Amino acid sequence: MSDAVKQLFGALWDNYLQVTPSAEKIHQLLGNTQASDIINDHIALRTFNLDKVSLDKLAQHFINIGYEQCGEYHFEQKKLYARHFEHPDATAPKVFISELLVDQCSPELQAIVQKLVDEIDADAVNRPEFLYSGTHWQVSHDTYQQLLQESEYAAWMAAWGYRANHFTVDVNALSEFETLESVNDALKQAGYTLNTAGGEIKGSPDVLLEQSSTMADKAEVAFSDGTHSIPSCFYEFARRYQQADGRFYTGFVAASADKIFESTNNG
Ligand code: OOG
Ligand code: NI
Repeated sequence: MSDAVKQLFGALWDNYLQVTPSAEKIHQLLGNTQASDIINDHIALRTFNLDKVSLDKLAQHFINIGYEQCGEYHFEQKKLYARHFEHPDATAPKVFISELLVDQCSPELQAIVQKLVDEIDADAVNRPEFLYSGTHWQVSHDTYQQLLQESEYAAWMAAWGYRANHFTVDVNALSEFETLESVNDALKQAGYTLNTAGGEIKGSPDVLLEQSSTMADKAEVAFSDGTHSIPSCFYEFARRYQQADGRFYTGFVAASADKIFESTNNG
């Protein structure tokens, strides 16, 4: 991996750990004593489809360090659009970026989101640090709850802003585990709650990708009207299968991703 790629993912990882304490413990659980055993399959970022902060704006930072645009995905019910990006150096994690289609949401949600995004300095978006800069605004817990009624994704963004919402262990690269079932069993035995939306394992060898994830950790957010503990970020686990040409599938599966989004739900 180039220094630029390493540096960016290092900063994203440090920022993610601040609100996802279980991630380091899960590393130890799966990687034994060698942290280097853990290879990340991908990370994911969220945003709004407003020009100032669109998927394209976030993606530009990855394009700048050699990433290329690959698949696109539609989530009609959640009003989301996503794309994934790959680096020619296959050891660099893939990147999954989604955006909320704000124009399809209620006028109330649109007004709230527009106000949050108005607070962002347009120049800040052009700096790679923006990708792990958190929130740029004040939001009340009432507003958070109002957003939650309509879009869990919008509420999560209002509370957490710009950061990796998950890292993903590349299960193929683990030395002590072969199947996703065995990873899930180890996680459950250690007391972690898995996301069961659509089943503990999303996908199958038929679609060349199996995924599971923890339910997000909880962390405190200083809302303008007080501090509350709410779902923060989660850890995902992915096992990939070979295509007919012998290469491992590198894309995502929309039906599975749709359920992975729910890892930041309350409960
Ligand atoms: C992204 C959910 C989708 C995957 O691997 O399919 C995803 C998110 O929660 O922002 O990560
Ligand atoms: Ni993911």
